Amino acid sequence: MRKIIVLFVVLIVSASLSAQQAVSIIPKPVSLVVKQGVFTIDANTSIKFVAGDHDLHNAASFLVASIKELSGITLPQHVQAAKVIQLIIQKTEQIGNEGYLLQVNPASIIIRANTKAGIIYGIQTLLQTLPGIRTNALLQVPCMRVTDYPRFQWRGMHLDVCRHFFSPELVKEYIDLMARYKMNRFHWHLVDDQGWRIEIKKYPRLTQTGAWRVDQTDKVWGSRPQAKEGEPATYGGYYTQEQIKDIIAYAAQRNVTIIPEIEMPGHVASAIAAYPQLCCSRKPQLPLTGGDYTNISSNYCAGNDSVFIFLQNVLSEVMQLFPSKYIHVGGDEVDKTPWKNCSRCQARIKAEGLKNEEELQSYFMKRIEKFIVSKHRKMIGWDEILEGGLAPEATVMSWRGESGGVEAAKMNHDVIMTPGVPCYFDHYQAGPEGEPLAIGGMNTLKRVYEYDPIPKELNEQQAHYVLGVQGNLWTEYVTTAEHVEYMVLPRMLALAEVVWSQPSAKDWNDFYHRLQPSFRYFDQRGLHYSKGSFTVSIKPQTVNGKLQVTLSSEIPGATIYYTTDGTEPTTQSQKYTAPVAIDTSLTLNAVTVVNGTVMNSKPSQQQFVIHKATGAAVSYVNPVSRYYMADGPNSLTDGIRGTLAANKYWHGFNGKDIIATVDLVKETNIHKVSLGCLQRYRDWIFLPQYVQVEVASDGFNFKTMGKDVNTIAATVTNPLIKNFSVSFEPTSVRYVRVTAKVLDGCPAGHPGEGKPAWVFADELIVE
Ligand code: TNX
Repeated sequence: MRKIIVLFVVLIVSASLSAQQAVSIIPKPVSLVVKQGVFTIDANTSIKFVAGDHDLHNAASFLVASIKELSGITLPQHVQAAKVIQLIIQKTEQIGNEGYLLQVNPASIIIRANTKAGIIYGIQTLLQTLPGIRTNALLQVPCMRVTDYPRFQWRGMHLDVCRHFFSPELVKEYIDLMARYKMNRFHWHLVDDQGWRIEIKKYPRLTQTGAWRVDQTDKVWGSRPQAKEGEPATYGGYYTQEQIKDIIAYAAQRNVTIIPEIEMPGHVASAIAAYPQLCCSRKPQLPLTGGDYTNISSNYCAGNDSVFIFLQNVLSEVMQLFPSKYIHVGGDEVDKTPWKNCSRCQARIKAEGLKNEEELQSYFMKRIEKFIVSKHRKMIGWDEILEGGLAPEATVMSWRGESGGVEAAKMNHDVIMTPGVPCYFDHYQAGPEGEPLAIGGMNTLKRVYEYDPIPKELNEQQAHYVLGVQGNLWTEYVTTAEHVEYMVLPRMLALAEVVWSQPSAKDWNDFYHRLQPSFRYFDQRGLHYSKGSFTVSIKPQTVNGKLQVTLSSEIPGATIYYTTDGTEPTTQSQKYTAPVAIDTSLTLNAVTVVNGTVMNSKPSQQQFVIHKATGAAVSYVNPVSRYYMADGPNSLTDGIRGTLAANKYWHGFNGKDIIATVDLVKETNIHKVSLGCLQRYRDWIFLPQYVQVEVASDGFNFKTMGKDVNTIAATVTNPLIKNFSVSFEPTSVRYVRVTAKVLDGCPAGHPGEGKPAWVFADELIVE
């Protein structure tokens, strides 16, 4: 008997423990207590709420549809049943507009909230405890008690549908994902240079012309040539007003407000392709195919009143469609040159007593804000709207770091934080080796998770102006729905926790564990997501003149295995325990192992070369570009090879030769000098015309030892690395000087034709 009781107790304890583990909610609720037992959702479950309440009816329909998808069962409403799910709107302090109380007992589930939003979030929490797709398993919700409410009111995600068009189905899927993780603001970027995506009845050419371009999806963004007259414009698309209404209602049911962005006064080459009279030059142009802006107008004319009439008409239709309090009007990256050369814009500057073109942009935004405010809406713009004077009631989206947001908050303006680091989800999340080509940058999952949106510069009162945070997905490099999913999953989940959960509740290890059921959910639903946080980060450093590497992974509890012989690591390879000293030339490969399984599809790799100049001081005649400083002044002799990505191990020079001299400190016998150089056509980086090697004993009287002339065409578009080498009879020298002759401008046919080319080098190898 005793044995049986012990067994029973063990069973109960382990059952409740596994229940605890099974409840992995993202974002982490304010309080969640898991209890004994489960509520089984089946045909004997009725939904109850105050009949006739429209909001509750809407929320209940969402629940019914979700359960039907998972089980085939249509839950009856308001009938006598053994078990009940009750939705109650009831004034409750502490949980605010969007919070909820969720109580699950074996016979009842009760969700209480002040509003429909809270009810929906209670349902979302409930759904996170169930399988992601229909299975044969019982739908069992663990008994629990949850009190939950968000930290910020603006929990946003943005999607650029202009650079590439995405279907209404993808947009709905995006909204579903947002809603599952309690994000509530969808910033729909509907207008940009390469596509106008919203039907405007008064101006049909905006979409007839502005939504379609020559299909060049086979080429990467930066290398797409401009369209030629007569080429068919077959790529693109737009949303009809009917489709938009449908999507708005779909989002509203899930407590997602859609904020349309109608860009102005720049980034509107698509509108100008439709109606050339809107720009300063009034010259016709074809819709842009990519990033080549040569002779393209992309600004509205700020001196032409017809432009404002046009925009008011457009905005009127937009405001009729979108119930959102906020209307986003862009305002970013306006090249003011056309305004400088335009007599109408100059006349406007004079007439309005403006100082310059910055103030002309400010005039533009203020005039638009007045119109928006007259319709009882609020204007949002990117942080450039601060330049030349902020419109009186504008909300600022801070993207160029946080400084614009700080400035605006100090002026008592509302702010949404969306700094490039870590909120740009078009940046890499791992690699870049092994990752799909991205625009650049690196925002890993952990980096997103650790973001705190309240800058230190703000005092408590100013901090209240920070409404929240938003993740942005620009799509120059994202052409498919699968790729959209991949870029936002799982980073959006990390951001969801940043904006919803209290900072004191944040814990990376705990989050990572709670993420696992979401990975299963993505797998079940066929959603693409990045496992990039498994990537091993390889950090070389020089300690007391000796090179060593530190290996790390973002995964809590993971083990790293590595090899130094060029082979792929397995669990039989060397286990990483402490920094690895590098004293010979080698290639290091490393992988993350979880529960005995290698998690990476491709190991992280780093090549090292140890040679006679390793650690030597280097001086340059032309300064290295401040954008590509690599790890410091002696990057060329640090033993660390660059990779095909234009990463931090490359020193870059723009339009100038690399003339680098190394001091070997004492006379040294050498016979070969090499310089590693990179070609990346789309980034305007080309191999040098030649590399010349000179040597000296005194640092003044250099003797030329030879020249290695480039044989690879500048028009080769695939990235490549070439070692330029000069060999000679063994010679005793102290100084070695190499000259890498930069190309005389980007080659013919390149988007930057004739403009200064870059030359990149990673290592000056002396043997
Ligand atoms: C800057 S963010 C832009 C976008 C680009 C993005 C690429 C902003 C307001 N403007 O037009 O797509 O960088 O990261």
